[in-house]
Amino acid sequence: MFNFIKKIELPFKIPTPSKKIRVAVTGLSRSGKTVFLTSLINQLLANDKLHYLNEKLQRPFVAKLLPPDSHYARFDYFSKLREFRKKNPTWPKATKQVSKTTLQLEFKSDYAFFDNQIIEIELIDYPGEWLLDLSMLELDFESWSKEIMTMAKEPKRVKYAHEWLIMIEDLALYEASDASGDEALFDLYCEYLKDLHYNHFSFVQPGRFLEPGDMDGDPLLHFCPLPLHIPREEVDPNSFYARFEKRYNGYLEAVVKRLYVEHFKYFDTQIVLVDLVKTLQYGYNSFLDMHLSFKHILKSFTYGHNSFVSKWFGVKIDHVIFAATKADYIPPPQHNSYKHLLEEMIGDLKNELNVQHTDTEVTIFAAVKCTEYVKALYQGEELECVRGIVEGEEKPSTHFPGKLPQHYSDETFWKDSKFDFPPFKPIVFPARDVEAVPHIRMDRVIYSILKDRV
Ligand SMILES: Nc1nc2c(ncn2[C@@H]2O[C@H](COP(=O)(O)OP(=O)(O)OP(=O)(O)O)[C@@H](O)[C@H]2O)c(=O)[nH]1
Ligand SMILES: [Mg+2]
Repeated sequence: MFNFIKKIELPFKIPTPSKKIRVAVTGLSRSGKTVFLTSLINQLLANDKLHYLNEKLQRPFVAKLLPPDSHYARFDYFSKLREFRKKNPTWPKATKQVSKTTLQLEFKSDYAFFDNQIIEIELIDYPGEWLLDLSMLELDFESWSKEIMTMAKEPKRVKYAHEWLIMIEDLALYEASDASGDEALFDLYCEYLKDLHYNHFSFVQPGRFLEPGDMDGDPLLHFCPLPLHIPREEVDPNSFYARFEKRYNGYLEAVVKRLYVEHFKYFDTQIVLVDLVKTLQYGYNSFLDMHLSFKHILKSFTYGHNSFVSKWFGVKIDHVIFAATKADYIPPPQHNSYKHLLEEMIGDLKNELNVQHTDTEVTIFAAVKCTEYVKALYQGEELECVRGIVEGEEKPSTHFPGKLPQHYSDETFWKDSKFDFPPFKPIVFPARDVEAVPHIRMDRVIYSILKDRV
């Protein structure tokens, strides 16, 4: 009987039902989230440069942007597009707020008696710094302070932390005091975080201190890590320590949890953008720091049945896509090495964190292809280069970015190599909606997001 049922084949394919896909595009600040979202919308609306996607799906679709949902600020695709379409186009400004938009894809049904399939893709944009705060949820004030202060005393960071550390030493942290000094101590801590950021460190906590958004000037933010040298019970309830601890806990409740409950709780696809170009450019310390940041993100945010995101919010993500952005800085013959670097890094992090079971995918792409691949002769040697217009210049110039290593863990490589990644201007986006901006492998990234859903 059951054998018989197995053998029946329907004469038509039952279409997959309509559904909503919630995509969390995450990544540290300046990793390329806003540009990625803008290009993704542009590519799907025009659908003239998504060869791989169309070949794989084998189903024609029409995309449109849905009107904003009143609850959220709208991801303003059209104003970004206007800037990109100018004769002298500009990159979007750093994101200061959370915004959202929904793109609808309508797949035509192969059969008159089935409705078309509607897929809604919900996209969220937010300041990258906020992402780092999630791992704070795991720690109480004392442990968080210990972790951050140990880090601040490391030789590569201490020069930036010096003034803040001195001020802490001079204060009576555990005795009753009025709150008039709180803001000054918070300000010095913020200066330290800003210095780290300007010097290409990516791990800063709380990230929101750099991009406070609607919390700018809010006294809830007036805290920083503090050492605890006496038993906790002996700390006066009106001391610096007690006040900062209280605000830390308030911050976790009112800010960090709120962000995830409101914006990330319901997503089912996670794409993590990685700016490997920046890391290669700024060397070993920048690389180590990015490694540390991703460890925090992976540990807390992404997956694992015991990850605290699943514990706190009931979120379970099974598929995570890691994507290195800005591949247009790298000549195509080196794209495999570029991808391999990220694969190696993510593989090692997975081993370190013992989360091998999670399904991760690694890819590279450029949302906006600002360069052309050219070969140039230099001192009799043929070099693989990229050619584009550098910010502040009018005409294109040719650049040899350097040779990528075979393995990222090769320390001599980090010490000896010099990379040249001048900031390229964006190219002008096509004026009409039927044509999208040139990209590298965006069609593959979009396919990775859609593949099991349509
Ligand atoms: N050449 C090139 N540069 C890119 C591309 N995508 C992003 N960039 C560069 O990276 C910068 C940051 O991109 P954004 O998309 O604003 O980064 P973000 O992750 O949204 O940054 P925050 O809003 O600060 O979190 C841009 O200003 C560009 O200089 C790309 O596809 N190609
Ligand atoms: Mg942004």
